[in-house]
Amino acid sequence: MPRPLRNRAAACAVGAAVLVALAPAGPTAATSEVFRPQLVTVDTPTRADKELLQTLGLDLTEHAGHDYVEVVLHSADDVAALARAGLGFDVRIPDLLAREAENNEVNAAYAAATESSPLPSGRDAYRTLADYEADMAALERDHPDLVERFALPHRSLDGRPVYGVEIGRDVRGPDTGLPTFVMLGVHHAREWPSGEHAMEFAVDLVENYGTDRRITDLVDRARVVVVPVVNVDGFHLSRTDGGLVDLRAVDGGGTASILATPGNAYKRKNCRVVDGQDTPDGSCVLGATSPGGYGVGVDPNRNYGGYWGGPGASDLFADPTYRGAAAFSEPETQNVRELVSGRHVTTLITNHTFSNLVLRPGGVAPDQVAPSEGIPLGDPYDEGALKELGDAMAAQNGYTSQHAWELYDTTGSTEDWSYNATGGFGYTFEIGPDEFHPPFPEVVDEYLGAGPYAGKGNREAYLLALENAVDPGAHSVLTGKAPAGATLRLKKTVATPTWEGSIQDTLDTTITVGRDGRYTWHVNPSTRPVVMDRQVETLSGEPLREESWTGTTAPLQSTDREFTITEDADLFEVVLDWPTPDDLDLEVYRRGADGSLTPVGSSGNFVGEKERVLLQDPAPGTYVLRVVNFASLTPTWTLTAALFDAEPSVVPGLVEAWTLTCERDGRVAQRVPVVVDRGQQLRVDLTACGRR
Ligand code: 0X9
Ligand code: ZN
Repeated sequence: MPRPLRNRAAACAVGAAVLVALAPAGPTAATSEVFRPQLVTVDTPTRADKELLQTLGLDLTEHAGHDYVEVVLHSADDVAALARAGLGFDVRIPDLLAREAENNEVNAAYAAATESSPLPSGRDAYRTLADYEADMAALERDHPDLVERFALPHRSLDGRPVYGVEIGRDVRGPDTGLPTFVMLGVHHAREWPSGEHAMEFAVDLVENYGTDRRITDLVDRARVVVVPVVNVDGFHLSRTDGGLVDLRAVDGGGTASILATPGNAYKRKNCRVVDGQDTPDGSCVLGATSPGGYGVGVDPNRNYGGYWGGPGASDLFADPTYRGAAAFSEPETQNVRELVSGRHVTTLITNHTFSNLVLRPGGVAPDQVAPSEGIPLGDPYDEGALKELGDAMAAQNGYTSQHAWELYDTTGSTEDWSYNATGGFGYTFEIGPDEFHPPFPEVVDEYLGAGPYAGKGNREAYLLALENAVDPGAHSVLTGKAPAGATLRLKKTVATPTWEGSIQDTLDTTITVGRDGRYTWHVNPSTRPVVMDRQVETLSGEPLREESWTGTTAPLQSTDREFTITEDADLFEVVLDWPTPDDLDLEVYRRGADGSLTPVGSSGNFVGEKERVLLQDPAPGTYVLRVVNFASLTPTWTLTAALFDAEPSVVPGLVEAWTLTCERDGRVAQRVPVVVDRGQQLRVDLTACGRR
């Protein structure tokens, strides 16, 4: 979640003001008329009160403090239950349905006023799951030579098919060795724009094929695979619930309203209802809900194999970032895994919302050590090229281009696996400034670009990614002679590191040799980035200098400490620790000559996780270390600032080979090991394959 708790102070403050203004003088009595769901704040000054409240079977939200819990009341019986228990409450929002109407007004007004939006499809409102399916079916129907709709191998937990479209010239013909570009949307249920942009890009390519030269050329040189909704069950619940009760307007879409929204409008995860077990189709909608992303489900973006089980992913089923019972335990990630393992996906974009970011590997800071490897992760092997493309894309949409770990640690995310296991470049886009599913006009602006980015936006960023996907300098190429009609197979079985162990990946891809007896195959390099030479920095055991403070900070307040650096150091580490399972955040600023503060690092982990900021090659000067308390308690914290020297060293890598086989009539006629680097073109003639 993009710094889910980062803007919480502001969000809470604004939210509280609005909520209080909305509340009538006292508790409303239940009436015999139809009951309108309402949001109330139940007083729970003692732990016993909280425990009592939990026994009443009410719809408790995640929005709670040390002396209150926000609860959604759905019936007069709910009101009576509170009264019987002797728990006092204030009504915050007397009519959630009226609030929802207000929230959806912007969307309705836009749709009413817009005959056709400037989007490639002309749509003026968010798609439903049925809309996505209909749009993919229509693309195929209207452009059968260019578009093939396909179902991914695994149905969802609730039994739904998951569809994608493949776009390319003569798309139904045999695979002739073009590189694949993959675009994914909606891993996280509530992140509706992520599916819209993926789908719009598909429509864009198809509608402009044959008229726009750049697009025609790109589509001719690639296979483009778009899966707009990876998590179909979760999306369907969020999209249908989101129309019912959605509090996002309460504090401008801030965290407080998201956490307080009941039901599944802000569901994040998939539809795993019982961990590790299959439940009958349809269980998810009947099962418990997932307000604010908590509750049932596995986070599909923590379930991939790359460093699965490491930092930035939870092992608790109810947490928003629950990693799942095992790497690739979920159908959503199995689908993407099989898609990416069966083709040469040279570039992949997985869309999310929000925070206006273009994120590149790695998911975890380079100084961290995965126990499975025993050495620091280091920067990704292709950091230079990954950054160059990330920066170029961010220049189109005005987003910030950075490593994923600079947002926060993650393991088991899509490109943590796809890049590590295949070498294909992978990026996460966090679309939009501040909401998971903002009013629709924002979706239009983010796609096409607005203001200084008008005419660019994500559309242009995606086109740059597609250009990278087809650029032979950015992947590897095999060429040669081989018997017409033969099947060529490029395969390898490798161990991909999880955090503590490894999983086995089999990459298995085929093409058919054309009538001219020649082939050109765009492939990923034979050696995976994860086993390449690694430049690592080894920290000196003892800090050059260290300073510690203890203190307390009242709720919603912050405390500053100063640390001045005069010496040369390779690393500056600031750690914040405290004993209670509450939430403190850490922000680090550098003070300018004029006294102004420039943010240089922050750490906004989930509730209960301790905070750490790491700066490489810190510039001399005075740093302000700010402890921000989002908790309802006043814990005593310890803040430590330390400077370290680091020794750079290179851990030598491995060389891996593809096994290239030439198969005729289902039998392997020739087998060749192939070592090929990024940017390299290798000629491999398979003439022996033709001999009887
Ligand atoms: O936490 C996530 O999964 C993503 N943010 S979101 O709010 N959309 O949930 C960010 C993932 C970033 N990490 C990697 N891509 N490795
Ligand atoms: Zn997401």
